[in-house]
Amino acid sequence: MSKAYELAKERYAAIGINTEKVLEQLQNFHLSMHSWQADDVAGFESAGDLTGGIQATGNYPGKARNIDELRSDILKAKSLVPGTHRLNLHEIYGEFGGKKVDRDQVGPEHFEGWMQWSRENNTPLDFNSTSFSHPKSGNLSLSNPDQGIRDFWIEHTKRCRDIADAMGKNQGDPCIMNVWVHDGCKDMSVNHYMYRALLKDSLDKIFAQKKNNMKDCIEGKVFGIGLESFTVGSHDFYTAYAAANGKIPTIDTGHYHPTESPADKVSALLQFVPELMLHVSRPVRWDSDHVTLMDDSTFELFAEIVRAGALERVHYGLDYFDGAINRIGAYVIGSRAAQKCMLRALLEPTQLISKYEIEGKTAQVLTYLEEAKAMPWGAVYDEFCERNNVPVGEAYLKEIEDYEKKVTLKR
Ligand code: RNT
Ligand code: ZN
Repeated sequence: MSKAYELAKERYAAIGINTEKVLEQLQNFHLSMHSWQADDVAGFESAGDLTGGIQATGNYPGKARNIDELRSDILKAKSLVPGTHRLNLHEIYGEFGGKKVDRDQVGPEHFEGWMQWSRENNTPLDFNSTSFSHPKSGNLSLSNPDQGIRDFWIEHTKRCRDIADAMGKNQGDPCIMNVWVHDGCKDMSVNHYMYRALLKDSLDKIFAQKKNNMKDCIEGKVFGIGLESFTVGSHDFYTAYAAANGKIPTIDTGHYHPTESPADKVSALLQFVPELMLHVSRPVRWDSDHVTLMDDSTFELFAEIVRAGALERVHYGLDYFDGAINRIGAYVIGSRAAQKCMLRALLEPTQLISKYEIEGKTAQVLTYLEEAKAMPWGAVYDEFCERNNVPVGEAYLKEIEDYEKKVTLKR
């Protein structure tokens, strides 16, 4: 135990916080690390462009070009993040063995290798259907008025649920499957009601069959690139759908108007939906998916979850993809930033502050919230890294640089 941690432990004990208990909670806090930072959301299905409302910018050398490289990068990144974590896959990361397997043909057999990898590396999997980067993506998928195209994507998404169910069974823990479709209009349109009715109908068909080993989440957003004028799956649409059907809304922190607070959604949504999925990201002016940092909005999001006593009702996915940065670095920095936000939230003397708040003692409330910022939480995080045998502080950088020299720069 380091001296710094001993002192931190005392400081926190003085405000009623047991750091040993918090370290235990942090150990049980699992991120769902996204596979798609390693290769700028390319996947291994085809060499086509990234289309469908999203874009990865930047051209830093060394991105993963195949499944082996991706797995190696993920394991390297995981080795520099304390604790045990999950991996979040998209359908385009299947093992198709060089064959063309269209999206309406995919099945659990294409993810056997991943399931084995998951067991070997003690890393449960989460999953996503993939409606982008495909000749049939267009502007509309599940809400396309063309029944043939709609049915194609319904079939795809149903099959993805089968895959997620197989993953959940394999790992003895539900696989969280996210549905995000880019559907929208670039320009003026008068058919909003129709598109949303079609999306609702498609989702009803997709979710008709109950699955025991997976959970469904649905993700809205403000707009996609090239689809700026209208988004079929808006937040109102999915919030209402989730509440009416017991589904899990996904809060992607890059998917709101710039002054809207994702944190504020937590206590509102959890009154009506069973659980939440997060896509923690960092929007810079738009849904730019920069690497997550320990900024105020991310801290507030985690603090709201802890304050709501909802730790177990939330799934903690990450969702960013910056192609302009060392990609292992992106994973490590973003994952550790999310953990630090969670740690700071767990170290908050919430009960004490709550008491003062109810008594109307605002100066006391502000004192504890303000002083918490300079409390020695960093020493607690260092101790967490130490106990998990991962580099403390910036020491992880050397490992990233070594791996870059030996591995990624040679690609
Ligand atoms: C897009 C959504 C979606 C994707 C990933 C790749 O705006 O955030 O979650 O980023 O599924
Ligand atoms: Zn997302």
